[in-house]
Amino acid sequence: MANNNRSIKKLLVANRGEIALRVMRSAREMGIKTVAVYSEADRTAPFVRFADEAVCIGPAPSKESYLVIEKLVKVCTDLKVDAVHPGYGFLSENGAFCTALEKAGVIFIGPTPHAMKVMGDKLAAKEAVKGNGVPLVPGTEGAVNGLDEAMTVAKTITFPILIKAAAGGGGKGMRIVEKESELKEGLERAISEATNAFGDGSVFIEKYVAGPRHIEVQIMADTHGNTCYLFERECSVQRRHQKVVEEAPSAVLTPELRKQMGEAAVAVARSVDYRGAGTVEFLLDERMNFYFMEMNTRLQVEHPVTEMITGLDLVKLQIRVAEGEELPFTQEDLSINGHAIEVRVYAEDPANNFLPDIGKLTTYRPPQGPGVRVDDGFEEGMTIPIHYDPMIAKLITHGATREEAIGRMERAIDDYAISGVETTLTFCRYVMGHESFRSGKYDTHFVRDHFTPEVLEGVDNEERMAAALVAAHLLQERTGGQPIKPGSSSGASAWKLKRR
Ligand code: MV4
Repeated sequence: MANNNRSIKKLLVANRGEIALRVMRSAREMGIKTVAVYSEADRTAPFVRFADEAVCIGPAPSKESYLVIEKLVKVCTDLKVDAVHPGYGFLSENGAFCTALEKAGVIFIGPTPHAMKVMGDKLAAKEAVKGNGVPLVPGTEGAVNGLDEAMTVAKTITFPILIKAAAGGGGKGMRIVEKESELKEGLERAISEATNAFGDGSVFIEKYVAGPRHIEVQIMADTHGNTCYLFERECSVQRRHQKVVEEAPSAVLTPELRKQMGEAAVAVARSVDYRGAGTVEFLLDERMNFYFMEMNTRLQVEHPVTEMITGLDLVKLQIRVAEGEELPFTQEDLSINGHAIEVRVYAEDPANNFLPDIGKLTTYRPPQGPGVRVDDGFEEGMTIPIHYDPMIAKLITHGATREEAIGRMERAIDDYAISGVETTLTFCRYVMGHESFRSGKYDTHFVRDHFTPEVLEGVDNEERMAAALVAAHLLQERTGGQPIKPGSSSGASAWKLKRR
């Protein structure tokens, strides 16, 4: 069908961990050879072993390995690589990387540098989408020029307002101003913070939407003018802008609203001639009004929930589109099958302010069975490197209904055996059992409103009790049936061994 096709025979994945493995699996299924690049810290990682070829690109710090464009381009040239998949994070939204690859005759699997640049600047993004029927939060047209203008706008849209940095995104560089008397200081601080953080002091003002939901729409576009929406994901369970639980579809959208938001997302994508996979983020307020926030120009961490409900492989689609093929479906062909939930398993201690708890995975046994998918990048015995994001795995469940997906998730979390590090699984188990989550009535304040470390004590105590019983039993066997003395040091060490 398509001319100008460039077939991809060898693919380099410019990433690590679970996403590198996930991308390579799809490539292999398509008969494409895979190349891994890895840092010294990742030498023994499963993604390196999985690849057909693997090249070490430097020491552990990303700035000396995964982020060095010249090293990656050189590997492409040396190994005659046809295309690069950037995964998420690292260089996935770096226009200079696409340009360098294109110069070297290598396909970048993603949008154009132009689309990345526009969507990377929150003001430019709003400017690009306006007038295309995409609802925007009321606020300033462009960057704020001085206190007088800020005050005029704030009085028109009414307080509270939110000051955002143009170069921000993902929650960085935001400041709420509750009332008139706080505007001057708020503005000054926002500008100074934006200057320090991004080297760009441009800020804009929006009406503050209280208690919003975070709903994002997955889109997919080819280079022949076809753009479809692959429905939404709800990601309102977040902690400090870090998503913890995601689900698809949202528990609250009506078919009409889903269509409206889907079409708005397509309009956003079209405004920058988008190609490939992208995500359009919206806020949904209590009255079910939705507003465009930003567009992420990459494959996202939470893409598996979309794959589970659509039956599509987003990575295969990305590769096909990059080869110049047309999307193999139209909007009318797409429908939602069942419900999917993802929880992110981080090596963080929820009982201790989610402090990273890196160390060795002394036990690591992921759950299995119907409707369970685990995207991970570690194996038992491996040490989680301190140099990167502490995500161990993504646990995804699918069911015919939301209730079934939740029940499966509870079962799967209970079956997940990890020791050696604390993880966010206990926290996710708490979320699954919470009435607000189960009823679907939750927003972006879920963690603030419903979580304190104490709520985990029940979960944890049960686990501790079981561990203590096992330890006591083992000890009794070893001591030939002698009763354990209360406070004996051997008892305590058996306890520690079990827990850590
Ligand atoms: C907002 C908002 C309320 N009102 N904008 C945070 C990340 C960025 N994508 C947009 N964010 C927000 N923008 C207006 N006008 C509240 C948030 C927000 C938020 C959004 C999605 C998910 C979690 C959030 C947590 C705090 C604040």
